[in-house]
Amino acid sequence: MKNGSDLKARLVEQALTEGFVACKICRPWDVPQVPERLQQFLDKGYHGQMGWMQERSHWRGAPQVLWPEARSVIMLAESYTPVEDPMAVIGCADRGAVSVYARNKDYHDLVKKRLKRLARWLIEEAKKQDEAAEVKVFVDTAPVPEKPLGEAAGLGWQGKHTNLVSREWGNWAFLGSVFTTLDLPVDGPEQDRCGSCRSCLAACPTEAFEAPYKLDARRCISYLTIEHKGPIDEELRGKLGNRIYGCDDCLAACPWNKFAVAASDLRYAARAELEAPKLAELAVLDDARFRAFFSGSPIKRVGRDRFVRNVLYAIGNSGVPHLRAVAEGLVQDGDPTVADAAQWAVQQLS
Ligand code: B12
Ligand code: SF4
Ligand code: SF4
Repeated sequence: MKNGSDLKARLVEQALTEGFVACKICRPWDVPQVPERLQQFLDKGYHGQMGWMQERSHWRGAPQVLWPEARSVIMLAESYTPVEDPMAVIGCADRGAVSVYARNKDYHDLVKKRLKRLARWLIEEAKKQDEAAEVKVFVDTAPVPEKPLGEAAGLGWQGKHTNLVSREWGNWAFLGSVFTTLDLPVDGPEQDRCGSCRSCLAACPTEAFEAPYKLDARRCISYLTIEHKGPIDEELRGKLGNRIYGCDDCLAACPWNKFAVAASDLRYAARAELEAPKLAELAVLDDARFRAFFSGSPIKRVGRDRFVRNVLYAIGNSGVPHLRAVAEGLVQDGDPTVADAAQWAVQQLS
């Protein structure tokens, strides 16, 4: 397009003004390695109960199939770097550890709003140059390979823990994208800077990495506590420790985080009551109180039963005798998975 470089420079400025930490561009067809690697992941069953990964793999593997008219993918990173030590709560016996990304507002809502505003801005600016731009915005839930696209655009590289890492902002960042029919200048890919480091692999409590860059999601605590329905394998329950929603161990281990600055959007800053919540208080939440307590939080979407299941596993792992009574109070719970988790916790504390 005419004046593409000028429009791109102003787009990047606009993205930073919106609060994104970085904005880079690639083509939809710049990730040719993805279909085969995704298929290997699916063939091994690493997606577990996430059947939606299998169902739409033809789109997830190839963005140009998802929207054939798209000519550019604008990749955005939104930092949620914590000010607190993300690992401080790990091992605090009577407390639950909530992943940093879920300690306050749901990023899906915040990132989506920013993406939509940026996309509207782009349409208006293109119009001024007599160009008709079509756009689609995505964050997390669509079948879009966000990490490989982020790498192709030059935002960062996929580290051995599989997440995108940047020299400037480390790995505490969400990704979002604006697909557009405009032909904007691209940035070019970032190169892998993991070198001989293996810190993230060594930090994983469940040995979920089959090899560097390859995660068996079925063993990942993030999958187990958020996505997995029903009882968790007994072998893995003990390894959850006090992690009750998501896991940050591999992210926290990455040395590139030392260059990151704290998130500018305060709506990601931890709510005081979620920095180290008491397991005894969380276990007794009923449906209504669970919804009220987690209103606006990503945790709300797992529902009371799965959340209380996680809390009971943490109680079982706590070694704190007085929490046994809390678990006993739930052995007759109406949800069979909660009742099973309560019985397991009682046994662990007996
Ligand atoms: C499914 C999913 C999960 C699953 C599976 C994770 C996974 N690694 O695949 C579970 C539930 C476990 C999960 C957990 C988390 N997730 Co998640 N998740 C997704 C989702 C929806 C799809 C990812 C996907 O397609 N996976 C399939 C696999 C096959 O793809 P892949 O990881 O890219 O695998 C590649 C590598 O294996 C690579 N590869 C294979 N072999 C080789 C060899 C070499 C040499 C190399 C270089 C590469 C390589 O090729 C594969 C294909 O590209 C994305 C959003 C999206 N739409 O992309 C968010 C997303 C990846 N998640 C995110 C986050 C924040 C998390 C957690 C940190 C949350 C938490 N704190 O609990 C954890 C991190 C766990 C981890 N170590 O990955 C962010 C990551 C942001 C970033 N900086 O990268 C994303 C992008 C959401 C977002 N919009 O911000 N997640
Ligand atoms: S999120 Fe936790 S369990 Fe999952 S791979 Fe990273 S360290 Fe392992
Ligand atoms: S911890 Fe080391 S190996 Fe893992 S992503 Fe960071 S630099 Fe790469």
